Amino acid sequence: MSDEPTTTGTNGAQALIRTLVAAGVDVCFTNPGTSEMHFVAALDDVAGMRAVLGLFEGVVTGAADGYARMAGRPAATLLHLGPGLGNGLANLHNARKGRTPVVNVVGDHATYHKQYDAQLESDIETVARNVSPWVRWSSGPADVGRDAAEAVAVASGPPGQVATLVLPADVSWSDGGVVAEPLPAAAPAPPDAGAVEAAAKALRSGEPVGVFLGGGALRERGLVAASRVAGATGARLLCETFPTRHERGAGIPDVSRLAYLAEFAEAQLAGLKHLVLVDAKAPVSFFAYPGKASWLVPEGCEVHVLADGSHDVPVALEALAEVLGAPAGGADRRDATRPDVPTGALTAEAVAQAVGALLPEGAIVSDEANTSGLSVPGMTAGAPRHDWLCLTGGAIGQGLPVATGAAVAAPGRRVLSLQADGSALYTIQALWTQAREGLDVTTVIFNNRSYAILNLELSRVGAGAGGPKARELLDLRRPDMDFVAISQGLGVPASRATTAEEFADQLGRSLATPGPSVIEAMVPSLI
Ligand SMILES: Cc1ncc(C[n+]2csc(CCOP(=O)(O)OP(=O)(O)O)c2C)c(N)n1
Repeated sequence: MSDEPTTTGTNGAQALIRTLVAAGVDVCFTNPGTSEMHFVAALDDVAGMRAVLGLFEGVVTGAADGYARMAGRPAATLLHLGPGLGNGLANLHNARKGRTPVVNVVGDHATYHKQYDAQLESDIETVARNVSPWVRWSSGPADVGRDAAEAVAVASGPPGQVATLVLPADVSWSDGGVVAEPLPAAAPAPPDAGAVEAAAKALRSGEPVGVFLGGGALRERGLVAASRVAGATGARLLCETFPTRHERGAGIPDVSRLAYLAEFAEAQLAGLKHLVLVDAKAPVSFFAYPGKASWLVPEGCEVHVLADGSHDVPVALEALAEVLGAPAGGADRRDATRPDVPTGALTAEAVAQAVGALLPEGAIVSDEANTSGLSVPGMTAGAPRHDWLCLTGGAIGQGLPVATGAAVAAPGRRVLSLQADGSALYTIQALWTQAREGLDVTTVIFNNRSYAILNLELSRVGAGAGGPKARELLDLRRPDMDFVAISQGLGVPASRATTAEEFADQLGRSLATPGPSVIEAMVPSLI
């Protein structure tokens, strides 16, 4: 490798980008630095890669997650050494939990420079391993294309995962770059006949059975097959609390999400003698609470795995439906129903009602509304069909970036970003990216001026009601934040709603106006 940049031929960065584009990775969310400058420069030499700037790495990684959830293929991120990757870690964690494919490209110091422990030198691998089972240092420009093709294949799965390619600056700038052909996509495994038979036996047993859906089971095809199974057997259909992507609304079979609070989840699962897992893990409580169960599967309930993320999940559900003799048209599809447009005081429930009344066909909902969003799923269950994207890994600061990436992936579809105020402030600068890219995102910020859920958690963990110091840490007043001013400062038009009529009016206008806008909904805290 050379310590002089390439001026002719193909350098490592160019080979990398060409390989990514050939493999279908044609969007790169980035916050670059010096070690990535040849990659940045190569974007003008190589056609076909859209580069999107995020002003914090949590925006970059969350946008890559949202993009892949909707596009069904990975985006690349371009991150600046260990600190840049570390800044993006929480949303990579969410991507990992959601099994969303992401290809990280992490710039590193030139190979010969690492020995000096310069300012930005750090242990990239330790940061990456937390979220990324596949980590590779490209050792030269001749290898970088092959490494990138492998990264895309590994990330794409099934199951999807985060793959991290570390790109030393001299690999990036040196001549001799070799573009690689895409690797063939791995096929999902066919249904396991034994697993189908075992699930069918449980479903025929006459005992109470739950079918617990996650991942790839939550799109129309899987839900239709699952609903046929439930219709033929009387099984209880449930799904993960925070799905990666849940297709729902009029014409799609309903499924109840498992509650966040373990007590409610236990009630939903009570009495089951069998639980059939379909691309989902057996339910556990989010946290341990003194004296309460962690493992939520009822005692004496047998757990069966029909399919996991390596399988063709809808096909496995269809195989089960066939074995059970469930009629082809036996799915219970949701009727189209909408609530009326609300009037009166603005509450979290009134916001939910307005969303239910106005949600457009084909909307993509990025849901980080937290406590204020409690009523939204119910109010939108019969709305025109839409996709729902949840906080898969519980690391807040996901909603606005995921909305941003989803909008990049799905032009022509309106993204509705339902956003709690506290969580919004982790990655609020995603709004700037939405403005710059002209993305059709309507953001509703539920301003309840509180970390409301933590007030509840304080007592649930047995720490009591909390004294003034404790409560101060869960309160977002003093000073009160002004999300209209913050949004406008980031280049996004914004308005404030204090009544249900104002909110419905502003929501209707925002949904019909191209580009991003923010509505700050002043709502009382539910807790
Ligand atoms: C990365 C990360 N940091 C901190 C937390 C802990 N946490 C969970 S909920 C929460 C506050 C949520 O407040 P807000 O988003 O305003 O929603 P609300 O509870 O008011 O509905 C915090 C800080 C977390 N889950 N993830």
